[in-house]
Amino acid sequence: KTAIEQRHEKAAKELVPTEPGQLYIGGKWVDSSGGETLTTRDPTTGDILAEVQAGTAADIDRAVEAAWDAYDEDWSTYSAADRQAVLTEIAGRVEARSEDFARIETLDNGKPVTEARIDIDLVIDHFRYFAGACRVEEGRTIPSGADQHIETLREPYGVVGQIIPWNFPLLMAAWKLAPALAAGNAVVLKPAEETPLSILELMREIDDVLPDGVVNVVTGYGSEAGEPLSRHEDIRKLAFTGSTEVGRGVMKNAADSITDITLELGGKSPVVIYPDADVETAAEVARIGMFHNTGECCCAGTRIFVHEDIREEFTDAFIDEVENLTVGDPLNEETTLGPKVTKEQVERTLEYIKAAEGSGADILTGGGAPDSDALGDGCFVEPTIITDIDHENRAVQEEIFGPVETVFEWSDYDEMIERANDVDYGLAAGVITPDIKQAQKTARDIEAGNIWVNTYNQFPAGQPFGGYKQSGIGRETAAEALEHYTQTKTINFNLE
Ligand code: TXE
Repeated sequence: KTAIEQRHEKAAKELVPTEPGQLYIGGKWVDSSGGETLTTRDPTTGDILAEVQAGTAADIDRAVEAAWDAYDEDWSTYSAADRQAVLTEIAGRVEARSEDFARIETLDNGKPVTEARIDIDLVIDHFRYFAGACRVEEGRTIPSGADQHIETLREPYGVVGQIIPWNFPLLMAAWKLAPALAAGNAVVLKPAEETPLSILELMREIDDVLPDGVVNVVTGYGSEAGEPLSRHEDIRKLAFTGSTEVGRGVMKNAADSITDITLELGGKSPVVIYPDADVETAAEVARIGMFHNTGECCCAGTRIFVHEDIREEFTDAFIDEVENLTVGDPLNEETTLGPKVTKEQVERTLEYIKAAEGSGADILTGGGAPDSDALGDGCFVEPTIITDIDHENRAVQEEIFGPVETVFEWSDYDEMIERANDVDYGLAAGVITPDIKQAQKTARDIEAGNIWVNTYNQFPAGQPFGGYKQSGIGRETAAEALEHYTQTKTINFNLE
């Protein structure tokens, strides 16, 4: 066994239970009604980490029923202050075991442990934010004549369904669970089949904090567990994060029962670099924007538009930055680029690089899987920079979700903005310039839900996050998220 394999085997022994993971329904650990399991692998070594249950439509039915029971009999009687106490306790439990959670995330997803720690800090921050936010949520009174009194209440939906992806497993769970619980809903959550471990560990950790059935976790495949959740008639609101293609189907299913829905989907975000930008800062921000989380970020800054005056200088500095990334074992503190989550994802990324190469594009660095015995059977892809590529190329228009950057040059502002907006997505963008007026103009001209100026990938709780165009509907985190998990009731009193 290689040194990396030995280290991962040891960490898995410490952190991953040996018995198969079960479904968490009605506060109990149960097997799938179909009797099937699925395996989750460590992308660094390719080894099987754990078996978990492959949930089915019957399990989703059980979970939705348990959630309604919990809501009707117990959870709906909790005051905002009671819910605040629960959310605060959850934050504390995660904090007390933050290093375990970070390492579980690294084992299951492959992200560098230094980045996994950032995720866990954000998880804690989100639970704390919504613990407070639910205390300030208020209805309104509407001005009316002396013969009437009109008021609104913000009421929870009851039971909500949540489907989450594998790129930030526990953070995406927190983004969805915290506002849903703060607003007073019970939840049925389906984690991604690639990364169920941190969420199952969270449920083991907070089992005694939540009343039975308030959060139910059904692991399983998208088609077998996700699809029935999206079709379920007793789910009153759905939240989905994943691919635009699957999101479209989930939305169609929600339409059948007129279920409210929020979607957080793909992206193809531009980073605009002005000629007055400090080249070193621009290279660093661009590197963080693209290569954080191995490029497995929906908001990754995948299309750089650098002004022609500094193109050469920037490109040299950027290549240096990227070639200085340390590709390797994500449990190693020095590693800055881990493996992708699965072999499938590696193939997909390499295919896009080939599509670019085949069209005559120039690969400035990277371009394949690293040739290293030490990395063994891991799902690694070299950090790659592509230039001289047609903006219509698949590698530019479609979400790659791997460590692959494309670089374009601009001189005419209007043309640049037109190209920056010439994709189906509109999730995020970066602007790099010391001139705040220029930055403000570009921020307004770009069709995207999140703009970072002289920074990238900042996600403090309380900052709304979501997409324009085909990147989604609705916003995660902040007051907007709390609003998505409540519905308005208007009460009109006759005072005559
Ligand atoms: O996504 P899926 P995949 C993008 C990224 C990636 C691509 C494919 O480009 O390369 O999607 O990844 C569940 N009904 N993003 O295949 O399938 C699934 O089990 C209901 C962007 O992993 O969309 C998982 O829990 N649910 C993204 C979740 O949907 C279904 C994050 C996401 O998986 C389902 C992930 C169905 N029919 C991938 N089929 C982001 N926006 O951050 C699957 N699922």
